[in-house]
Amino acid sequence: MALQFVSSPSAVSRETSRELGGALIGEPSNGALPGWPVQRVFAPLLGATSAAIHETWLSDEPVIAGRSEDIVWRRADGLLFGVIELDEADFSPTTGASALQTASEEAYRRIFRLLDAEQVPHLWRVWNYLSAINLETDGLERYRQFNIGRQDAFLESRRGATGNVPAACALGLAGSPLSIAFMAGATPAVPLENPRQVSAYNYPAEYGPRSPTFSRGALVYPSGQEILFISGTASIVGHETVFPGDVVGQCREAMANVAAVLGEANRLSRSAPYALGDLAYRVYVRHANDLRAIRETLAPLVGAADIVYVQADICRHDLLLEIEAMASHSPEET
Ligand code: 3EB
Repeated sequence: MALQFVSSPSAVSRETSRELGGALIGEPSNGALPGWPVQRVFAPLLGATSAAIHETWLSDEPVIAGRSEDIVWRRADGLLFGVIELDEADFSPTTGASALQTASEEAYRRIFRLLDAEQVPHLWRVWNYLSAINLETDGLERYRQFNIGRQDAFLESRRGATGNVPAACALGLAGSPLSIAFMAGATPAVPLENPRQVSAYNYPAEYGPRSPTFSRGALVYPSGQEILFISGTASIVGHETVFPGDVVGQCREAMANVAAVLGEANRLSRSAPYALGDLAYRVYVRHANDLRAIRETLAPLVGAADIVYVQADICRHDLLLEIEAMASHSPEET
């Protein structure tokens, strides 16, 4: 099996039955969605020539489609891609748990039930979006509420919430439901950490009552292939934000972190080395006005790499951007 990632202003014009799923990023004028699982990232695309971009994972094998408990998914052999969108208004807050916490726990519970049933138990990569991520309600920031629900679901599914956890990102999008897309497989991922940073799952309590459950990156192995996912990466050293208020400083520091995770990937990879210029990037920018400074800072570091810029809120109020990236290699090309 080979997985291919394609990006274009429109969804492929004729469905081939090989689409596993993907994302629709931007503000499309026409609301029609393709028939495969699509995560809607309805946020302004910055500096793009089109209003929206479809990113689609294609399998070279026919795919099987399914739906369960609001998850729309497709699978091909040892790999499954799914999307779940939940409306927080459908969840009641309980004593000690906000509606968002409850919805987050429920979303992950459903994902784990599906993965167990489909025998693709290993969560490889997760894309998390929610509205008003930095808003404090009942004394706790919404991102921190999300972290409690997410961690509880990992613990409850006996997956553990440290070490072997998926690569991920978590961003705020205005008006978004709780939206979670995920890729999972029959084989375990090789999780990556960043030697410059405390693992997120070991963050101290000053960042919230529960640590976030994600790894800094992952190497995953659909058959005949190695995919590198670098998680959302920000200007954090140790566990602290560095360069608050300085977008160029944050951009350089975030790239130093991406390079550090890349170094770990190259240490553990079964394929040829990855280079910063070969990755496909998604960059989340808190203030659209910072786009130019970020572009100019990234240009010499990544060369002609593909970069999609999206306006989004980052999960700490003092972070101005977050950078994620991925690449695919054949293990044979060593
Ligand atoms: C950080 O390093 C920045 O909660 O899933 C990056 C990637 C971040 C994933 C998540 C959060 C998440 O802490 C934020």
